[in-house]
Amino acid sequence: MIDRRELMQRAGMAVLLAGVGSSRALALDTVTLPFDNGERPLVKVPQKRPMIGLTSRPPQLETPFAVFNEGPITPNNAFFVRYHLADVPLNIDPDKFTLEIKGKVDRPLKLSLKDIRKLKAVEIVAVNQCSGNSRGFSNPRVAGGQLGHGAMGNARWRGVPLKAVLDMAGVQQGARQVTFNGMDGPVTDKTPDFVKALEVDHARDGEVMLAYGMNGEDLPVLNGFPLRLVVPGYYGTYWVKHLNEITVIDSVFDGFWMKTAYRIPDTPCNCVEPGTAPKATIPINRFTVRSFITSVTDGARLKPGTTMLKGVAFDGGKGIKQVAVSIDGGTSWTPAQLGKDIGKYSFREWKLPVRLAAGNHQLMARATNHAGDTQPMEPLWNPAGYLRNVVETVRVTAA
Ligand SMILES: Nc1nc2c(c(=O)[nH]1)N[C@H]1C(S)=C(S)[C@@H](COP(=O)(O)O)O[C@H]1N2
Ligand SMILES: [Mo]
Repeated sequence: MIDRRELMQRAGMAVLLAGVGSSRALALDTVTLPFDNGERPLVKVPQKRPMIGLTSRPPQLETPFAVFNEGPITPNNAFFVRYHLADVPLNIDPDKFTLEIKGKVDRPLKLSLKDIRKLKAVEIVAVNQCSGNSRGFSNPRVAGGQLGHGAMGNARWRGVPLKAVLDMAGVQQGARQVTFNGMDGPVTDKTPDFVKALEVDHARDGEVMLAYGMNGEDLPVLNGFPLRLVVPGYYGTYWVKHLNEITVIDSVFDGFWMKTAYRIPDTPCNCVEPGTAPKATIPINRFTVRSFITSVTDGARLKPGTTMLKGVAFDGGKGIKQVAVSIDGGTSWTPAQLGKDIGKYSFREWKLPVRLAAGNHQLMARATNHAGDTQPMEPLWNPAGYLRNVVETVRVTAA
């Protein structure tokens, strides 16, 4: 499954990772994200092509946005990386790895990777997006990783339905939630361990997956090797990496990463008046509808005449119904042509030829899903900078 070369690469990973975001030797170049203090090093770590470095401990890497114009699937070597805890397990032996299923179950289990790979495999194409994707654009600014739009990616995940494994263990009456813990941990004991929870019905919906494969390969180490949770349509925070412990509980889990962190305002828009605090909050859940123009970048100079605009759209799982495009700052809109449908949780490509006269233009894309949800023209604000889905503007000059 894993060759010697790869093992050696992994051994070197710990050393190399120490430099992410800081070491001059590793920083190939710098990039500037379009907000204040947006300068970032472009860094190279094992199994990844040059990525935008946000922090080194814990490792956080953002995908350079141009990657999203390459196609609807984000390559493994360009997929973003997000961790909360600095002690990342870089040397997991897949032959010794086990996944434990315990708690309110009739038959507690300890499964090896071989056991899991023997179960009937399923595949699903799904977007993974960090709750804080695009946080750097929040206005007023908010605390947290100042990310551009590159903390998202779309992959074909392969694994087994979580339901299959829960059914093997036999979930008991009265079970309420299922918690997920990975092998990474805090370096000091100040930061609470990263544990997430789903409602038991959600965990058993047949779509939530224990994934060992990504785009036809093993998971990259930094994306959760050898096993991670995939929660289609839900923010990345639930997609626990290096998953080795599943516990069925009869209460609502009250760990830090559910009870305190990753919460959104409990209001109809999940937003509050900019700069204010919400009265009540709920755990973050499904993606809002988003779309991006990927074929031209903000500030680009184009030749006047016809240009093929291209991009991607996605939502929390209703599926994209329409993408409309404006080249006049939102005054008039034209429906784009949608690309192949490769699943309701996937990026959906779109394209539209537009004629740009000489001068300045504000290009926009606005997606609508099958539930009729669409993107707001004005940004919605919350204190953590989550859920951004305002219609983005790409300013170009035709000359
Ligand atoms: N074990 C573990 N899993 C984790 C996290 C973590 O810190 N530790 N972070 C989560 C968050 S917030 C996100 S956005 C996704 C990112 O997945 P990726 O690094 O594969 O892109 O992983 C999730 N799974
Ligand atoms: Mo995240």
